[in-house]
Amino acid sequence: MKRKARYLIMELLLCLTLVSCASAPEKNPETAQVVVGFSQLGAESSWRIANTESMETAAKEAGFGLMMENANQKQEKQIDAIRSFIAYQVDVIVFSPIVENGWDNVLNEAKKAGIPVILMDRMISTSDESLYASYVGADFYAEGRRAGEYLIRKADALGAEHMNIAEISGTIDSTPMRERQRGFMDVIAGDPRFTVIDSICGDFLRSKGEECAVQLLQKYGRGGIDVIYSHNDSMTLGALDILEQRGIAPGKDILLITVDGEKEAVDALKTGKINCVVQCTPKLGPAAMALVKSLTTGGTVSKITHPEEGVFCDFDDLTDPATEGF
Ligand code: GYE
Repeated sequence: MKRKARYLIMELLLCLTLVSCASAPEKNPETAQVVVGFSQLGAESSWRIANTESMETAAKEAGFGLMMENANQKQEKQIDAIRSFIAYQVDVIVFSPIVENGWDNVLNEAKKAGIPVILMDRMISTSDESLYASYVGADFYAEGRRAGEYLIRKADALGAEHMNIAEISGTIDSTPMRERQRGFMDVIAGDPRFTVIDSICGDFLRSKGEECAVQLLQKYGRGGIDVIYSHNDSMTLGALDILEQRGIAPGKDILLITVDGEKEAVDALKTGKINCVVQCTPKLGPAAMALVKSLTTGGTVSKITHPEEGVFCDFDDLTDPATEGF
C-alpha cells in the first residue's frame, strides 16, 4: 500500500514537470524576433506612465517583442520578473531599478545565462560594472544643480536675505532621490542665505506630496517655509493643492521648485503657481531600443547615455511654444 502511494506521488510529480515544461512558451529561432524583458518599477507618477508608453511604442516600432512586468513599487517583484525573463531566455533585459542596492545576485544570474542587461532611467550601486551593459537615463545630479542654480537666481532677484527650504524627496535610495538632493545641496551649500530646515520622503507620489505638505505646515507654520524643493511634479502638485486649500499662494508665499516637466506642472508654472520646473524626459524608449538593437546585432554600446534636458522657470518667456509639458 505504502509502495503504491509512493509510485502515485512520483507519477504525479512527473506529470507536473511535463506539464510545466510543455506550457513554457518556446522561442522559435527561425522567426528570430528579438524579445526584450522589461521590468518597470511601478505606475507612481505621470512620468512613469509616459515612460512605460514610450517603451511600448519604441519596442513596437523596432519590431521587438516586449514582455513587460510592472512591479508596483516592490523590489522583490522586480527581482522575480528578472528571474522569469532569464527562465524564458529573453534576448535582452531592460529594467528601471526602484532603488540602487540589492541587485548583484539576480544580475549575476542574468550574466551567467548570457543575457545582457540595460538599466533604463535609474542606476544601481554595485562594485561589478560588468553586471550591466549600458545605462540610459537622466543626469540627476545635473538636474539637482539646475534646481539650486534657479534658487540662487531667484533669491538674487527678490533680494532675499534668508530663505528656509523644505525638501520633499523621492523614494529613499533611488538614484533620482539621491542625486537630485546632492546636486541641489552642492549648489546652495556655503550660501548663508539658505537653510534647509527639513527633508521628508514623499515616494514620488502625489498623495504623499499632500501628506508631506500637511506635516511641514504643522511643524513650521505657514511663515516658517519659504521654498519647497520637491523631487518630482506629482508630489509638488499634491503639495500645491494643500497650500491652496490653506489659503497660501503657491509660487508667491511659498516658492515651488520641481522636477519632471509633466503638462500639469508646466501649466501651473505658466499661471505662476510653480516657479521652476527642471526637465526630466520620460521618453527613453527609442534610446533603450537602439541599445537593444546594438546588443543583439553585435554592435558596441556606450556605458552611459544621458538625454538632453533643460529648465523652464518664471524668468523665461512662457509664451514660447517650446514651453510644453509631456
Ligand atoms: O522623476 C518621477 C518618477 O526615475 C526619473 O521617477 C524617474 C522619477 C521621476 O516617479 O516622477
